[in-house]
Amino acid sequence: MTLELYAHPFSSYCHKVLIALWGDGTEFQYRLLEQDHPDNLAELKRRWPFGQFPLLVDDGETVVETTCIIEHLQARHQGPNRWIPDGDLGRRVRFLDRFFDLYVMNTMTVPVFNAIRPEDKRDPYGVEKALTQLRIAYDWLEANLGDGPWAVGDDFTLADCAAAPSLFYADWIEEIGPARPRLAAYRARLMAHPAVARAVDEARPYRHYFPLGAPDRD
Ligand SMILES: N[C@@H](CCC(=O)N[C@@H](CS)C(=O)NCC(=O)O)C(=O)O
Repeated sequence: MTLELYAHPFSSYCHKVLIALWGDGTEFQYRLLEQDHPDNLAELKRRWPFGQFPLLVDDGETVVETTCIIEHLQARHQGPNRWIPDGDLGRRVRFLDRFFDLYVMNTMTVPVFNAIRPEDKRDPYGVEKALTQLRIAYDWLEANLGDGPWAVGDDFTLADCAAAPSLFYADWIEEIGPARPRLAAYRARLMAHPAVARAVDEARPYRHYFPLGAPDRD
């Protein structure tokens, strides 16, 4: 049985899945999506014409969408972590996973992709709207994160896999700042988690890809 992950070390959604794989100690083959590996890029497009990544191949079966990939890993390659617990806790985990993907991760990509567009295709209104939404998301998290070390209580779950790359990059775009101490402390705890720290470290050589200029921290 082989697991292959088509991914790039600088990609936030790839971090989300890599954190789960490394967190469980699950073995897999890394299929690097870079121009000097055109075969990997072509295989990604062949398996998923949208070309979005990461993409997992499990014994020939294609699995896409990060939440579904982590759910698949829990079902087929269970490790020490329970990414989605049962019952009420599981429902909260799923909700926060959606929150981080839809309101933080996707939102923070708006200014990033805007910066790499041709000058005449840029959208300052869309960027301002995204930054406003990011601030609303931060304030919501500051008010609604629990007291536990992780997003949902004492265990590191799918919600934290989504939170780590979301908050890592979002803070580069719109700083969380000292006015949101609970959220800032949660981000710091995430960054200290070994699998998250590994994702951040493996992305370091690619920081020059960040079109807004990576800050000199983290
Ligand atoms: N909803 C998808 C989002 C994946 C996604 O947007 N990945 C980014 C990389 S971080 C991507 O593929 N960007 C290239 C593109 O959209 O063409 C998931 O959870 O897997």
